[in-house]
Amino acid sequence: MEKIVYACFSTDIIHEGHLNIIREAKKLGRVIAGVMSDAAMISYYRFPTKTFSERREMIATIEGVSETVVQEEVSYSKVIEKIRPDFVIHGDRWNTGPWYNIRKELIDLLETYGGKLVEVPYTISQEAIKSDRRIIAKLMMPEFRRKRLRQLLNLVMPVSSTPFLPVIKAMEVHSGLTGLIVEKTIVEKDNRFYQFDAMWISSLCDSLNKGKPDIELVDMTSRFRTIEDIMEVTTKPIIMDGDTGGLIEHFVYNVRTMERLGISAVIVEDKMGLKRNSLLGNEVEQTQAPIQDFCKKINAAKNVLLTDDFMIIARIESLILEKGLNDALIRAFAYVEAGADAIMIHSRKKVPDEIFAFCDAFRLQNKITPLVAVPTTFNEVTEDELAAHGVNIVIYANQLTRIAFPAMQHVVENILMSHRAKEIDSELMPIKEVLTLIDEF
Ligand code: SPV
Ligand code: MG
Repeated sequence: MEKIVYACFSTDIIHEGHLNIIREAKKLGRVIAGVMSDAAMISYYRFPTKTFSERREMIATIEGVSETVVQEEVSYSKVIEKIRPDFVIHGDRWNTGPWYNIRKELIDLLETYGGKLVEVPYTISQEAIKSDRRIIAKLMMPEFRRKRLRQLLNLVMPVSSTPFLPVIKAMEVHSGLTGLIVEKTIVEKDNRFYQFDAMWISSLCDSLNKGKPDIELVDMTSRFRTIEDIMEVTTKPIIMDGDTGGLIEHFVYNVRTMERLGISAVIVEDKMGLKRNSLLGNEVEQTQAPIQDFCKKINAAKNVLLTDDFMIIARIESLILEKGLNDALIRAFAYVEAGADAIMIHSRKKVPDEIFAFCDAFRLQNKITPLVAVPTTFNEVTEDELAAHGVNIVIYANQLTRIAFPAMQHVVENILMSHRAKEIDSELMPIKEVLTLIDEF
């Protein structure tokens, strides 16, 4: 009986290395090619530039491929259990780092029924490396990046199937370097890979990193400058904290700029007057905008958009200002009616009860408008718990800045105390690593 050979692909372009794998596979038997699902590909690698059907079609037409199947997860287990191939074929560069466990799990599973893993030398030409770099560069372009948040939302809340991803996870960044850390950090746990899906440009952290208070003092030109630095070196979609949006006449101009730059969404909060950080709550004077005024702001912003990609997210401050759940819900429905593409509900309680109550009540009437939560104070809550209450985007709003401040202060104090830099050195990144941290083009 003809042997079955399985190989999985998660690529947007076919290069010599892939063709080599298929050629080698063909020598062993009938080739079934797995096509990694979008969700799995996003979890360990990057956002595909082609749709899943385009990728599948591309693989299916390679000479030597008899059949294609979807590989839903990075782990091979489910697909192998199903097709029980005699051989699985893979490039030989995956037995270190995060892939180690995935490979081991596969070998163990194959062993249970006499299957074999065949590893062929990994080959990639200079030409293919160049094409890959071009794809990554493309992902930075506004027309690709801008729509990415909506594309992710389609995976989190698909119209007619179960979600492919539980939530979109966004992390605070405030510079090229923090952007790069969030862009490149991938971890493996229990044979699954995790990385952030999006980046949040916090007004609090952007201001703090410029040594300024979070009172809409840092002007938009400067905020955009921060974002440009991040955009230069990353591909992930950007959600911008737009504070109150200021005057409607100014907000519409700024929204146009955000859209043109390739930002995916702005979150605008329903406060007016001198903006103070929400987590200060009623310790300071903060005024919520009348519903009608804020609806006008949302509506004006929606009217100037030139694409269907960019999202206006309305942020409700009722719970922050202790106006109650009912006020928050009335506002949420009014803002959706005025055109808001998503709702952010904020809270400064230590437990997520009021967030859950809001989301549950909102979801009884509205199943399609995305909900955004920022679990800074109620940080015991998990992404899955938030998702179970209908939250679709979780923003970690300030953690990179909050770790940087004490770390930097610690170094300053240590050198002052020691009158030299030796004592702190073992805690620092080695100079050699600093020098090679950033790839040259
Ligand atoms: C920010 O990060 O700037 C925010 C979230 O707006 S919060 O600080 O919680 O108000
Ligand atoms: Mg803010």
